[in-house]
Amino acid sequence: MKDKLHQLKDTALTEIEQANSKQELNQVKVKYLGKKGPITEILRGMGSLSKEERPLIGKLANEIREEIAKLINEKEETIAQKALEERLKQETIDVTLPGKKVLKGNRHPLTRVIEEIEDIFIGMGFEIAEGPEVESDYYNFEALNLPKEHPARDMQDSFYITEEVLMRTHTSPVQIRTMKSKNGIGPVKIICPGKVYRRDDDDATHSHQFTQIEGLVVDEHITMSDLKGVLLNFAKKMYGEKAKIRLRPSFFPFTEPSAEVDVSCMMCGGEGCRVCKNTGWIEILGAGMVHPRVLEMSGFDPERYTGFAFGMGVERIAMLKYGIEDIRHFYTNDLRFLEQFKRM
Ligand code: 2U9
Repeated sequence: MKDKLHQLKDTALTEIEQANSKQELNQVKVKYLGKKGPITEILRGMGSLSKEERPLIGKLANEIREEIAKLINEKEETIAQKALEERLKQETIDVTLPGKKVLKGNRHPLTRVIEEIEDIFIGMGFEIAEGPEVESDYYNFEALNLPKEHPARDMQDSFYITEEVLMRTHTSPVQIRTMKSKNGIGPVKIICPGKVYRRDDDDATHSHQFTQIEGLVVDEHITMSDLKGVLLNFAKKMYGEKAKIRLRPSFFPFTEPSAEVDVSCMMCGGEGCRVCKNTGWIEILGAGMVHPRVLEMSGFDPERYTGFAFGMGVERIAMLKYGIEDIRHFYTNDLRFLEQFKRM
């Protein structure tokens, strides 16, 4: 029995030695230490041994079992350590390898100009309002003092979807919607940036879809000098403190009186150059006092409230700012164009 135990120990040690993975070692463990293993069997069969032999064999069997268990534990640790070393070796990062190039995007030049203009007006206490690009004839024309058959509707040939629904030709319907939401109680002080649509043939200075920013202020005691003050401050913030503005009489159905607004040429400072065609002035805006009928139709009492409004084409402002000669550059997404506006 003693010999059998020693033999068992020798084969177990060899098998532990030869086990090269967690799984193999586990098999050895089950084989020698499991409930159906040879040592358990020997211990179970001790009843057939003599009284003298029993404690000796019992002691030896337990010692051998403990030794086998200890060696298996040690081997387990060795295997785990080796696996860890292997993994670390595989996961080593070579910090000297060149990095992957991360391509950075940048904001579209129109977005930059819109945000710049928004910031200037937010600084004067304006809020930003937005509305749908698909509009009803009522909000786009009727409520702006452009009834059906009004000749001014021809000024802006439109994309109609049905007889009553069209792509908005300006962002003015957003101002109408905002005024109506106020139930006739001022103040209203908003700018409305957004895409607008007109049936134009595209060329270097025209696009059937372009971007407008319009503004509207309605309150008691609003006068034309408030309009001039706001627009002069806008011009100074946009083009520098030396900027001047001038108003020339004009006509829009939704404002009375109406004006076209020029800013002193940002290229030559008013001296006269190619950009301002030697006039010293560049037209950037249209504006006027809100027509009393427009106020009334949107629920404001024109006896109590007055207001001013203005509108500008963002592409034109951006073209002047960056010296872009063709409006189509904004929409064709040529990276050679767009990448010029990186980190500007
Ligand atoms: C309401 C009342 C009045 C908005 C205005 C202009 C003058 C104007 C043009 C500039 C270049 C359009 O993009 S452009 O072609 N806009 O000249 N826009 S006054 O007047 C309003 C708007 C809303 C309720």
